[in-house]
Amino acid sequence: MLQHPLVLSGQYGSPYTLKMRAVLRYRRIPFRWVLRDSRWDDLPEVPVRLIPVIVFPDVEGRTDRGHGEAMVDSSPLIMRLEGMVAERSLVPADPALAFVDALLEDVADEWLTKPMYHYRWAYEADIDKAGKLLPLGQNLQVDAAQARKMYDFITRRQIGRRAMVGSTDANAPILEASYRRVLGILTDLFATQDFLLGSRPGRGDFGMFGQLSQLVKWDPTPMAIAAVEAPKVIHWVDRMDDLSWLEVDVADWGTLEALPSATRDLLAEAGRTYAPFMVANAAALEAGAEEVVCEIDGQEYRQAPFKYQGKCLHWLREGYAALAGSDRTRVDAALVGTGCEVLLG
Ligand SMILES: N[C@@H](CCC(=O)N[C@@H](CS)C(=O)NCC(=O)O)C(=O)O
Repeated sequence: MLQHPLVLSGQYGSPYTLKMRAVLRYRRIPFRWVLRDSRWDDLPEVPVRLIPVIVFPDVEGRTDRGHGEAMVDSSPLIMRLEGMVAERSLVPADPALAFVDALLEDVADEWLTKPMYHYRWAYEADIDKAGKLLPLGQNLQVDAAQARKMYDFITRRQIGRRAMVGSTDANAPILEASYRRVLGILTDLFATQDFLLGSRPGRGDFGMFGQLSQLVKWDPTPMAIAAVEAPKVIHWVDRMDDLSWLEVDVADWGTLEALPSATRDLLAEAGRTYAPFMVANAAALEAGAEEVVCEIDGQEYRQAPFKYQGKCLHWLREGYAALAGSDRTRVDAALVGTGCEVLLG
């Protein structure tokens, strides 16, 4: 167990912040919550100005400015916590199963985030809600004139960044169809299971939860879709938010060979969308191209290359290469026919 509580800092409208909060709650790791950029924000310097931030205390337990170590990026944060606390791990002991789970996490973090950002900043009702609500994280006492200024600033900035993540009018049908298919696949999953790998949550579940916490519970347009098409997904998101009550056992991990069929469908969804994008993105980065152009689900998809997602594919390939030969064969067998094969070959 940890000597001193960590700090988790972020915002309520941030999918990755809620992902990390859910991880800490499920893992029963004590933390102090700090609203980023509010008057309670006393965080030390961060390497990159992103949320969420976790501050690891110094030996005296200090986490305020000048003390402790601040870190961003939820996936490496999750793995750092794995090295610090053994109980209620998110990583199954079977390395091949753990690899597929890490892939599912990346699909959520790097693909499902596109529909999430898209719905928030492409639809008028969603823009309006986000423009009014998001600035309140900094200051609840903001007056009307100030609120108006912040509304204009944040909506203009975020709408301006739409194309960066692929939320263009041309790509919209691809992103929206993928969101609806994910809702359908998860609804199928919940007919027999509670989590992607079976009876206890892994990294994939928390990744999905992060994006869905916004899609099905925060942004009006995708929320309305989920209310009609996927009530079970809405309920699951409520559960995932705080799983501190769930008792788990090693035996609750499923096996790679008996992956729920809906989880296989989710891998096939990734093979249809995430995989061609990730591969084309890495190729565009390598070629120094100005645009990623690829075919997703029979349609042309275009966006500017995204450096971080190039790194994600690199990490995925490193993880695959680090597996024993027999485990690579098992991963290959799990992915065959899903379209995810291109990620590793
Ligand atoms: N890869 C990071 C992504 C975090 C991220 O993209 N955070 C967004 C908000 S959810 C952010 O802080 N953006 C900075 C900005 O909008 O200025 C993770 O996994 O945590």
